[in-house]
Amino acid sequence: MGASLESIPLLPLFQEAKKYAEQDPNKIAVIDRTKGQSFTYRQLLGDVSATKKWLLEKAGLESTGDLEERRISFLVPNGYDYVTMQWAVWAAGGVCVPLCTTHPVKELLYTIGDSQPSLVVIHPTFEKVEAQLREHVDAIPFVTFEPLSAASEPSNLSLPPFSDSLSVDRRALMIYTSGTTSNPKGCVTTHKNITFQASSLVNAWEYSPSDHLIHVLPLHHIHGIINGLTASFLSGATVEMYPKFDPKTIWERWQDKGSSTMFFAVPTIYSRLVDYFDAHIRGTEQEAAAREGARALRLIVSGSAALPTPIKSRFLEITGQTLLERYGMTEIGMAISCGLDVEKRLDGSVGWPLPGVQVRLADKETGKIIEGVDEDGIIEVKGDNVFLEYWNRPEATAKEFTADGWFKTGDVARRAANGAYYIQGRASVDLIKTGGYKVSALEVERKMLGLDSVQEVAVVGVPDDEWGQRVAAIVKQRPGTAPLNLDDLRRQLKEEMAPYKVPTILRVVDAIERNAMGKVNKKDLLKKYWPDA
Ligand code: MLC
Ligand code: AMP
Repeated sequence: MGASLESIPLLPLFQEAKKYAEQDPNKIAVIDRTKGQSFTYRQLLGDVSATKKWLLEKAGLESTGDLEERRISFLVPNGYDYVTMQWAVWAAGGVCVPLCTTHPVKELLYTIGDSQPSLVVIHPTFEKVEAQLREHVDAIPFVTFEPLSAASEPSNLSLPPFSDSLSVDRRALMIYTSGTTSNPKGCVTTHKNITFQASSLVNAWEYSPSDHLIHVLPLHHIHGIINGLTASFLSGATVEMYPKFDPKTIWERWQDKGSSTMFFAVPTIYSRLVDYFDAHIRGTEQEAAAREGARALRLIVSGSAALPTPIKSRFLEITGQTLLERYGMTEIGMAISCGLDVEKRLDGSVGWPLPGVQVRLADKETGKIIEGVDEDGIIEVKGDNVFLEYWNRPEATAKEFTADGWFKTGDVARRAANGAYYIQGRASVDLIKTGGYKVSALEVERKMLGLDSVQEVAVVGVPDDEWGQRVAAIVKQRPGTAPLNLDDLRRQLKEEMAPYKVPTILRVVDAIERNAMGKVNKKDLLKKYWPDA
């Protein structure tokens, strides 16, 4: 590792950031809307250097100056402090385990317990949560992040020392993702993986230093981390960060025509944007400015879930923008994308494999590779974008790969004669996509079975215009318990899991049908209870 505790290893991301900081001392990396302050690339590198030293001291590793792939969990709100924290862990040779800012204590404890971090870093915003977490964790040191402020004269800042790069094969990031097992797994990617994932987007979507991204996505998932932060910083762009999405703020920002160039979001966010426009902007004196401002953006992308055509059409009518749709997954970053060229944005299609990403379709039953067109198959992916492992779960990792090393996504698609892919859904009914988040029906069922009143439960995803799917619970109540209602159920479950996993639909039934093998057929349940869905 490098000479001093402050030196920043020239990993590809830091090499690029250094270049932008040298070229223009005033170049803004982050606009932090919560702090109301802007931070240059120069200041960011300086703060990363100081935070790296701080981390190594807190971890008791001053002597080696290297976290050696130890995990660092951190609970930091979206903004400059988050970016600094993430880069400092990477600069120190550690693995980032970003914690979700809306998770209840129990779910945070699960992530901390499973990822076995050397340190848990908590931002003062989450002081209350910290006290509760500390009650349950004594073996791992907790440290408080000291919030950062913008320098009064950023152009006078000097650059910190740099050192040789670390191996890009080191683990870098661990994102918790729900899968076919009931507990979320830590998906580990290396620096090589995340640099590849971000670079392929930079090339395909032509990010540049003149780009300005309005960033509203959560930062415990790759959509916000890789497509939003990493690819933008790799290109010298400016990222304007908000704690969360709010449609009013976005329309106001877009009315300031030309002040931002990119926006990335999930279909639910576009649904909310068009609804807000119709309810509050259409027919008012702001209408023309809102339409023109949105039309002026260079790139507006939708992903993480299927984009319904009505939302795409309404957005187009309002803004003149054809949303660019792409397909990805925590384990592989982005794999398939429509083109920058508007003619290459086909309705209902996610487009073509990104440069360097190999994609094929395999028969669901036999695994045989599908060479022809218009035939359904499971998407399989290979390339430097593909993750390394699920943390501490070699068997689960091995299970997701074919014998010849392709990752099995579990998504079903069809390929047209022009090579474009059309997603048909997921092979498993137990994975639900709601608001862009993946939720394991098995995890929700397991948590619900922990409640006194629930004797049996089946959790399904009910199609929904706004959320894509809603999490719905069909429950057989335990005799003798107080009648179940949705509000009480939600209140109890919010203690157990993230708000987006908690069912928003409840059906209490006398019995949950099972087949001769004692199995529940969820497709039949959906048809029975939501025949119109
Ligand atoms: C929240 N609520 C929901 C819900 N989520 N109701 C139904 N279904 C859901 N999924 C409820 C809350 O419980 C609350 O109700 C009310 O809605 C408002 O909650 P909220 O938390 O404030 O929601 P909101 O902020 O409005 O969030 C909506 C959202 C958010 C769409 C902005 O979900 C979001 O940012 N989604 C993006 C997720 C994302 O980045 N996914 C990418 C994963 S990576 P009450 O009654 O409880 O108060 C990936 C790979 C790839 O997928 O390809 O990108
Ligand atoms: P996650 O596991 O949270 O990373 O979510 C990845 C999943 O989101 C994929 O396996 C798909 O099921 C889904 N997904 C992502 N992008 C799209 C898209 N454009 N269309 C349909 N589904 C998508």
